Amino acid sequence: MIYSAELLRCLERAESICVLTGAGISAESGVPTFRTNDGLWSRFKPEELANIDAFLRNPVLVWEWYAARRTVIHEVFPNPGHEALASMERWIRDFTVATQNVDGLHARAGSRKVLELHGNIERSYCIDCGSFAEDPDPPSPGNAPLCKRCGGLLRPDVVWFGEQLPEEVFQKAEQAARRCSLFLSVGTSSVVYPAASLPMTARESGAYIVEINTERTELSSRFDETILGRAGSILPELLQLIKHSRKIHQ
Ligand code: BJW
Ligand code: ZN
Repeated sequence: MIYSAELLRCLERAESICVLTGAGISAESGVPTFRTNDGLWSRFKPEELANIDAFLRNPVLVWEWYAARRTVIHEVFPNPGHEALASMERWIRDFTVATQNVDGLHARAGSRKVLELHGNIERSYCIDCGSFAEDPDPPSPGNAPLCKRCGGLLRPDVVWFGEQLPEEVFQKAEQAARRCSLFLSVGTSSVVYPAASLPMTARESGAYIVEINTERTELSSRFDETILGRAGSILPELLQLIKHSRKIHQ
């Protein structure tokens, strides 16, 4: 891929990079995205299932969705896109990954500074007493898992529509967006807020903002540039460019 002179300059100079990732980065590991028609979840609209009312109406259905997704995540591995970001962290002084994904694949790839904006699918907590169940019993067919302490319903520790993102985590993401000189938005449809506002926050503070996606998105026209391609191909190339420029300047 041939990259713009502006992006090459940014990669060469950047001391602070912030990356926002979405389901597209995990697609190449085999984790289905949310909003593509051929996706495994195409039967389920996230807006319909990922909210507390849907859960209270039918906890078993919602748990089946999460249990199936946990199974997928346990069977897959980080891909070259995740791995490239984990390596970039070693080359860039201030490097932050803010992810909308709940799959834990960035950490498994070796990224240490990961802000999980929408929680993590591996954890659960009780909707009555709030206690966490790190390793809950898997929901048996037809049953939702219950809290060992009080018998209340356990729910996945993820952020559903209408719920606040973990405040401190989002604050850190906004700070990283304001600090960075280069912001990469990778594999997200940019329709879910407030995560989708982070690139614009970065731009207001003077960052060069770049989208990496296999398709154009609702926000493409607001990015400085959109690179059309797969995260697992583009990110390793950007890593090579970063490494090359740092070696030259050492
Ligand atoms: C590839 C690729 C490859 C494929 N390489 N690319 C206006 C402003 C602010 C807020 C709102 C607003 N209007 C409405 C809201 C509220 C709402 C919202 O944003 N709604 C919109 C749908 C309109 N937001 C909220 O409710 C949030 N909370 C909030 O705002 O709190 C404040 C508040 C509270 C109370 C009252 C009022 C305000 C919470 C949002 C929580 C989202 N939760 C989910 C589920 C998480 C748990 C789980 O995983 O089950 O998060 S929904 C789902 O969407 C999930 C994802 O993280 C999120 C984003 O999806 P993502 O990652 O972008 O995936 P896709 O599938 O959409 O896109 C994949 C992309 O990858 C595609 O573009 C492909 O082309 C691309 N791709 N292969 C590169 N190889
Ligand atoms: Zn409880």
